[in-house]
Amino acid sequence: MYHEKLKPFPKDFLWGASTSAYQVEGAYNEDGKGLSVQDVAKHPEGTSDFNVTSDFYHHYKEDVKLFAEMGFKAFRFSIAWTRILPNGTGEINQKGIDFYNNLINELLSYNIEPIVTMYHFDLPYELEKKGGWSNRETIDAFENYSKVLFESFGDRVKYWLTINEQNMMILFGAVLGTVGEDGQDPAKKLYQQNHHMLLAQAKAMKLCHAMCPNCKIGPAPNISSIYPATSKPEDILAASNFSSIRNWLYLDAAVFGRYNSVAWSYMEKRGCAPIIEAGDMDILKGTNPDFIAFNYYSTMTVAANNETGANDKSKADQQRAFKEAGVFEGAANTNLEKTQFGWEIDPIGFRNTLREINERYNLPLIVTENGLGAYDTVEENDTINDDYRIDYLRKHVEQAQLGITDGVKLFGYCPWSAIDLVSTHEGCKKRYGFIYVNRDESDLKDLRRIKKKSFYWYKKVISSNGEDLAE
Ligand code: BGP
Repeated sequence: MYHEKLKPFPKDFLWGASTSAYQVEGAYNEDGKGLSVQDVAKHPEGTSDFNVTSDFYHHYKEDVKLFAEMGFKAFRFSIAWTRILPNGTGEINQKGIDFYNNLINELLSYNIEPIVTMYHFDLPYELEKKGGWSNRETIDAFENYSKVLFESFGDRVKYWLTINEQNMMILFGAVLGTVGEDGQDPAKKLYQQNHHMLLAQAKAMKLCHAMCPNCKIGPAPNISSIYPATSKPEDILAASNFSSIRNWLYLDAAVFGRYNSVAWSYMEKRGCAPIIEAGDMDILKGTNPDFIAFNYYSTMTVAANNETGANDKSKADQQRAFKEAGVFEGAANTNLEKTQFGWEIDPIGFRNTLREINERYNLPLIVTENGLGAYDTVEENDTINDDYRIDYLRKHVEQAQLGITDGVKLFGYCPWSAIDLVSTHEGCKKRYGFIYVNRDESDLKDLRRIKKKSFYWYKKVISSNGEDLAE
């Protein structure tokens, strides 16, 4: 749809950016922090571990000052469960509470709204050892953890996100380091874990509303429009299959409190439908999320697949589809350009995705990740000319405004990432930030912060409330 006149971004639009604890904080074993599954994960050869990352734990004041200079209205970050409760349950680590209190207060002193993800891929290792999300006790552990968070920070943190990209943890757990090695394609186990996470999320949302009536809470999956590879009805059906399995399974449960029927029939066919205990469906109902947060990097394209053989996830990651025999198979979209890391770039797909979520759930939306992973080079006089990143972000901001004009209730945009950090599985050479961190995979150098060209660009975007997107 072509609009003669665009609606402006809302006056109090939450312009900001995102990070997650294990990818940016470092200090993985300091001040009483327990180990998470990310701290013990194996890293692909030649990529950094998560021990120091960008050392935000020690640089947060300097970094928040830079965020304020960019004009951030919001900063989305995650709390490391293991800083608060080193063993996942039990004793509270006061130093962990202190760190996040200091961070939140620092943000508020610059009028930056904290947006907190409660759990971003970093399950406490002590819980993992007891079965992790396969163990129903982890549901109670998460509820208890969320209670500690609401008690400690609910007076100042208004926006809460439950679980980051639960759908990616289920579909691509091996890539994200969130699934152990004790079984290849353990679908039965994964969808049982998924069920437990849905229950944990529902309990946390209800608790939030009961404990902090002024707070708002919502889920934070990764959502993408799914395209059929051709207009063949079989491909269109395959796209619908994958959309239910990848997207709507998670949001239907979070918003409507029920399982998506196509996703359920897929799980039955695969023999991996979860065991639902008495009372579980009542827990899922009536959570009333206040908004939907979602991460968007690109769309995905799929074709029909009528084989009965094995699935192939070998080339898959968050944005690269795979083959599910008899359900769908990933296809390349030749209309789209790709990033240096092989992810397709689809700004129009962003508008489509916004519209799809809006039409299906009719809730306020906030984008909590969107961005370009690239190799950046420091040039003369400490300059980083990341025009490619500006180009990616500009096109997505344009589409966000078109989405708003289409009627989407978008109230914030927090691209990935505020500052360089370590990618989930491709090391720190894959950079996303507006601020460069001077280190490489093995050499921590001086961890100096350098403003990239995109830093100045985003500052202008924010100060003009999205009107000035020029370089
Ligand atoms: C999302 C995760 C982030 C982040 C991002 C970029 O799936 O929520 O934690 O890592 O993707 O992905 P990558 O680091 O693989 O480039």
